Amino acid sequence: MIEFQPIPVNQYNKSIAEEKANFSDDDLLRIYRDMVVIREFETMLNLIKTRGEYNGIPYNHPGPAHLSIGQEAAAVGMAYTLSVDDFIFGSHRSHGEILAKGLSAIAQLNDEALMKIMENHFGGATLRPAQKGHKGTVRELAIKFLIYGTLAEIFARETGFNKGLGGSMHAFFTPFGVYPNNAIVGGSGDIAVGAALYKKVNRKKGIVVANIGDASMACGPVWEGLSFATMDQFTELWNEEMKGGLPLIVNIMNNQYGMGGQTCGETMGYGIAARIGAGLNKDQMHAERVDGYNPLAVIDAYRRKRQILEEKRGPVLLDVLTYRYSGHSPSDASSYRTKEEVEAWEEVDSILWFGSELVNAGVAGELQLEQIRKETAELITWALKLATDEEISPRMDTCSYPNLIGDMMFSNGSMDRMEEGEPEVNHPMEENPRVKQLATKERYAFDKEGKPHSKIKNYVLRDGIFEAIIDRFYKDPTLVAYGEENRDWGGAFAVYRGLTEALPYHRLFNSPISEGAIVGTAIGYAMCGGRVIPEIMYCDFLGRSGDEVFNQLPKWQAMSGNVLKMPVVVRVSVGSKYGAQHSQDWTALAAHIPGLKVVFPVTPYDAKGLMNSALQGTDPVIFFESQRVYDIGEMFHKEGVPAGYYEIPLGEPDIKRPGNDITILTIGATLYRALEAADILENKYGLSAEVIDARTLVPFNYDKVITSVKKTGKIIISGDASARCSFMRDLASNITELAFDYLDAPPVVVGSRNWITPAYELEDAFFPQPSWFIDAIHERILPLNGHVPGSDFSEQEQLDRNARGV
Ligand SMILES: Cc1ncc(C[n+]2csc(CCOP(=O)(O)OP(=O)(O)O)c2C)c(N)n1
Ligand SMILES: [Mg+2]
Repeated sequence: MIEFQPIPVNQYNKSIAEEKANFSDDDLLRIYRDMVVIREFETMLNLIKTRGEYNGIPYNHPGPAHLSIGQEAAAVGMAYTLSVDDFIFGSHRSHGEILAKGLSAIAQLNDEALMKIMENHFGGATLRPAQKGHKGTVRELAIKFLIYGTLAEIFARETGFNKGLGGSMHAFFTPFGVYPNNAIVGGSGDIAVGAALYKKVNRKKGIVVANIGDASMACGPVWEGLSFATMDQFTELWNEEMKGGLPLIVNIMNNQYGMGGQTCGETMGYGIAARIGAGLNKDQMHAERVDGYNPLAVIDAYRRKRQILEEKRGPVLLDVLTYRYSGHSPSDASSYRTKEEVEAWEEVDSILWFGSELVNAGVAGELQLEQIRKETAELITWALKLATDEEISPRMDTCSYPNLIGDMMFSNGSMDRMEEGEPEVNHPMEENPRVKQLATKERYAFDKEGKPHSKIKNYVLRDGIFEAIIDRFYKDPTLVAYGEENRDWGGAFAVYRGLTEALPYHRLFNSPISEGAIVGTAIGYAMCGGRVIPEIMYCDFLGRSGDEVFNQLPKWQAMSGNVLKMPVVVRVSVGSKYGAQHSQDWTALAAHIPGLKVVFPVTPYDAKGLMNSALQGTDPVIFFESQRVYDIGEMFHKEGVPAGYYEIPLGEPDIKRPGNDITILTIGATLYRALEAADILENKYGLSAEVIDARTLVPFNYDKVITSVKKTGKIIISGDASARCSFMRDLASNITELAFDYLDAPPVVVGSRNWITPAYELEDAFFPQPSWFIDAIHERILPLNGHVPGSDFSEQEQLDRNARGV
């Protein structure tokens, strides 16, 4: 029998009189005020959305507004005990959480700290409008700043918290500990875990709260995040003071609905969401259901759970039961619930109930509460007026500065380390067994006579990646690497062999098989200030981390108005030999997504230099590695791969073999097949091919390619990706546009078939072969004397394949 412990449900039952030892009257009134602020803010937005007007101020807000009217006690209770060192993450419905956490921070910070935060944010751009005509205290000013900054952000104003680039569903303000809110529901489920990992590994103060909707508890990133957060290794394997669980509270904002689906009784099977904790670890995540209609019950839970986190016994799961009266969005007809149901909840409304409790307990008189509500309405009216004033709260001027947003996509930083400090390592680098072994290797593939060295002597591509990474581990104390089989095993392709010896557990570890969480946690880790190398074992598994790679990693730098940096180098190994689900080159998917840098080196010299640059940078990089060439020696850089540090700038293709008659531009490991083709062209047809290795896909400097095409007038573009919609096609179209006048024939793409990747024994029919280059040139560019093509590159075949969709 596996024994489970009972999970507490709504165990809090203290009255305000009993809580008087824990709260002053002012504290209790503040809790009331904070709830009223959220209620009024959301009510105002509801009126703006449904009637286009609030308190005589008309406004049209076409964007989203997912309101949390009814959930105020849950938000205020969650935020009340949190300090600015505690980070919250949320979802599309997080206005209330932003305000609650902001108000909590404001209550705790002194005037000087508040002024500094407000003045420093975008050089005072958000503060200036809020400050105009202000006569009260700094704390009152900070409250205005919070409400205005949030509202201006919702209305996409440049004076908003994220320059208007986040908006309602993604607004946040890190100086108050409010971290990104996520319109991809459940998206915070793994990102927040990464933030907690950052706090633990870098010994930072504070805890992390992941606010997740009850329906989003079904999302993959949430489950993967939970798996990651509850790994045994934190308590079993991590060293000494690093031992212990993550400082994380997964806070289920349980309003009992998704959009219209009811979680209990319909879309989920947990009944009481706290039950989830029981399946995750022996501590059952200290799970508990809390009455989210009573702010004091939530505060009580947070006080108790914080203790658990401070004792390193986290993570914790809280199921905070609440209800939203507002629709999913203001256009929601609430067809999925009855009027009676909503009214029943309104009858026990937390603000009304708490207010009457305050009056009953003699904390405040009804007039005092009325005064709070009146002042709050005035404040919200003031903020609305200001945030809708086109002069005071303008939008980004993308007419005068068309590249404004484009320039925000990358931070383009160059930083040896993300933080000062001594990196934790197990021994001096010279003592590392792999480093010692590499010192004996030949760093150029050929000897003085041009003969290849024996395999065992060669310094190979995986060594180049290793050298760059170990070097950074000794430079950047924040750097961590993880993925499947990264420790002990040495990474599935032995790139990390030797790293285990060099690094303590918390800097290099095995993750669960959770590709989403591998990337998602890296995102959270990086946005808090660390550098990280997550690894995806096979490119195909990128599909499993699709949300993280496509929706999260590339977005947060720009969506934060460039406040956040994202120094994440995702290592992705591109396979072959293992068939349809282990051999796909998805470079095009990565290159398609704005906000990612994409690198694909295939020589040891390039791999080391580009990995150094990727790791020196502050942007997300998808670093593709081909399993075909991990074992390949350096054949191009005659001085050999330098033992010391050097960088190859991202974005510069490299001429691997100069020539005059035709250009071959390669992506990834097709370089070596193109070189074979170049030999055939030279030996059989007397043509000299210039072979250019793209090396990087994003960014990409076309200069060398255009110069080459001007000389040769002909170009073939190759790669192992299926040709349709590939990056090869993008290169071909740009080259056509940019060098049309110099081309003798349209660029020809030699990519893989638009099929499943077949078994190894059939791969020659799928991946580009040296002979395909010759056939393609013969058919489409320049008839080659006496050549009999083995594969069909005719226009008719191209038309037929497209017509058949293959
Ligand atoms: C990945 C994803 N799927 C679907 C949606 C559309 N959607 C927006 S809110 C929502 C319901 C979320 O319910 P819950 O997690 O309980 O949060 P709540 O809205 O109740 O706060 C859905 C399905 C989305 N934004 N993201
Ligand atoms: Mg919900």
